[in-house]
Amino acid sequence: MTALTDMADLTIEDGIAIITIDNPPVNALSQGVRQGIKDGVEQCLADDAVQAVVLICAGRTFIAGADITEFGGPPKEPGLHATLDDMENASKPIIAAIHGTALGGGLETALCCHFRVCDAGARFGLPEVNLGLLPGAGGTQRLPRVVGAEKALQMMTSGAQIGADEALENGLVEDIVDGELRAGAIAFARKIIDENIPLTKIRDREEKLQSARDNPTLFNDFRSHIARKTRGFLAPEYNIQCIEAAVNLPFDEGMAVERKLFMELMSGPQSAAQQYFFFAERQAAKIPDVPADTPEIPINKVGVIGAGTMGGGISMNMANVGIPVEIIETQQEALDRGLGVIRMNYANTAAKGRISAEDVETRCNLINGSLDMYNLADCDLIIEAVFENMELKKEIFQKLDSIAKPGAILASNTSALDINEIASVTRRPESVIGLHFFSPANVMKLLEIVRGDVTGKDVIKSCMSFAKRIRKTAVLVGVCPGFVGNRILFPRQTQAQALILEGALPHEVDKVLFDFGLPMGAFQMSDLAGLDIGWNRETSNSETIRDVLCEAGRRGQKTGAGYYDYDEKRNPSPSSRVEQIILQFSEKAGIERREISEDEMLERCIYPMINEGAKILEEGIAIRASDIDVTWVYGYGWPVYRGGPMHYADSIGLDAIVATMRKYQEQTGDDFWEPAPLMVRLAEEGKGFKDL
Ligand code: T1G
Repeated sequence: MTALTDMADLTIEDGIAIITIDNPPVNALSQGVRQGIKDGVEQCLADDAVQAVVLICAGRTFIAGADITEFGGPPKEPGLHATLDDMENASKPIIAAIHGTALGGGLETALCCHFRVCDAGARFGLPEVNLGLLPGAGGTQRLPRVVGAEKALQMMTSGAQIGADEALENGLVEDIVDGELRAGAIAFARKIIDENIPLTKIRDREEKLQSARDNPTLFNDFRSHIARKTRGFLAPEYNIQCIEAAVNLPFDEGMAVERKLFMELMSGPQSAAQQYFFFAERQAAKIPDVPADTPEIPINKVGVIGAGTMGGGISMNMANVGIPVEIIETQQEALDRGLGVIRMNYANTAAKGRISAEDVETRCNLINGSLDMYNLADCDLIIEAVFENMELKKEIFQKLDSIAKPGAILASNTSALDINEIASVTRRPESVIGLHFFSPANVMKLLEIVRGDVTGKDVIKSCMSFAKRIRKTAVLVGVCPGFVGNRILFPRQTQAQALILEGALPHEVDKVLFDFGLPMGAFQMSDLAGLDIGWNRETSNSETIRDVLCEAGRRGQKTGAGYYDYDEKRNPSPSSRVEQIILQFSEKAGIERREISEDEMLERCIYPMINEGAKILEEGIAIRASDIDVTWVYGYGWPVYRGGPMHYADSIGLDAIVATMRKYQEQTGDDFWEPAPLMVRLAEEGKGFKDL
């Protein structure tokens, strides 16, 4: 064995050379890997004893892409293109032996080998679009030549992975090796030599492009098909343009298009934000004061109290990954309704072909309903998901304390109430934690985990890993009203209300937020949640616009009217009735309505969110600024191509935000606009939240 670099070595066995990459954790194409491949291929080509080359990786996966940590830094030789050209033009067969995930530059490297074999668990993808990029090492030109333009469109605009069987079916691999991959790849190489199989280059293949050439509407049809899902993103369109180039231009011209568009994206703000978010998401899983060797509480059975919308959705997460659930209700009718909704949701998913009818049965059978809380006695984790009322929650936790087994985790799905106060009614406050799911709980990726003052580190660690197990992205936060997500939402809603009093209308404010990239605006969100949350008919006295709307029976989407009117398909349209109410309110408040610019609307909605984020960091409610961004991207649909509120703030410059807030403070005389001391300090130091 010869060490090529500190990340690659070369072994020659009976004429077969094996280049082994070893760059944990995911064999990214760092400089040492690129150099190793380049030197290895050169040595193999020069060595007459070598008849074929196998490229394989040590550790848990084949190359998972370019090294994202090198992006933005000075380019280090050798470049990937040069290395890949050497491989494709090699006069001796090169076989890629793939296990784990061949992603991005990793798949592009494999596509420059003459043959690809893998094990049964291998997965393949070009997920660059998730980083606001496109495959920049020939993948946009070679993948369509192997799997066809149609499949390449799906893979490159979604970033989704395909498995070994599909890869074999599509011609992405020549064989799925039984048994040990290395031995299988060597045997495959020997077969190539013995049978004198000619070497072909993917760049020279054209047959798989014909169907696209025969289908002039393919690309535009595909564009409209993904338009809604990719609204605001640049990268999906750029990926499509590269595949169009692959279909319509000679290979080298297509490569030039790829290069140009890749550099445009790489130097743009969207990719910077999405690269930032890639690491932010992984950082969120790291809890500085919870050591990695903290013991975890095994969670093999979960209890859920409340079979309403949240309780049902929460239970589905467990059943989706095979964990039995005991769901508790107080009335049989409510229990039947809750279980019925769960079955209906699964049936809808099966109708869309995402799960099988058998899966529906398996998952429904994992969810057992009852009216007896004592059925929770053997649960490892119990999640309370009842109506947002402190007294009711305390009553439940007091009872749970006497029922739950020692060591069980007692969690509340509250979206705003004080976890410490809930814990205080138990004799085991260290076992109490907040698990705040977002609606619909079986869909939304975010899980806001709320640690109380005495929540045990084992409980925290167990819940963080449990989140990953149920395919959620967890963010750990401290206790305060609204925790992180909702606390940041409150000031935005406050300003949205102020804007419609001063001159804007709900649909105008919502358009600004929608165009900014949020899934919906402030008023549509209120209508979706229901305007009567926390509203009391008895005490309501038309003090706010919301009061008047609720008093008029306009409680939001569920009543077909709120700030908007809704048709039978729940499509919103501006309401002249609401406009009247708003004008009356302005007049009553003595406010002279004025024209408000879209920029002002955006600043007044977003900057208070950022400011609240700064306060949250000052108070230590969030561990890091990027956790706030993960919360808002996965919990509230903040566009990931803007990174999140805190990253967005850094992209604007904190000094500009502080100055603008001061301007509004002066204009309104309202200390609502007082910038948080942390933000003022960072602005003065010319720093951003990323520097914390
Ligand atoms: N570069 C650098 N570090 C990476 C990395 C990469 N490509 N992929 C993962 N890591 C780190 C990650 O930060 C974490 O570090 C650790 O590895 C484990 O990752 C020219 C331009 C492979 C499916 O987009 O999707 O190629 O937090 O926690 O859940 O066309 O990582 O432990 O310090 O995610 O098992 C294209 C990105 C790059 C794939 C494994 N490739 N990675 O998931 O572990 S662009 C990607 C993943 C490109 C070319 C272009 C996943 C994974 P730490 P993890 P996991």
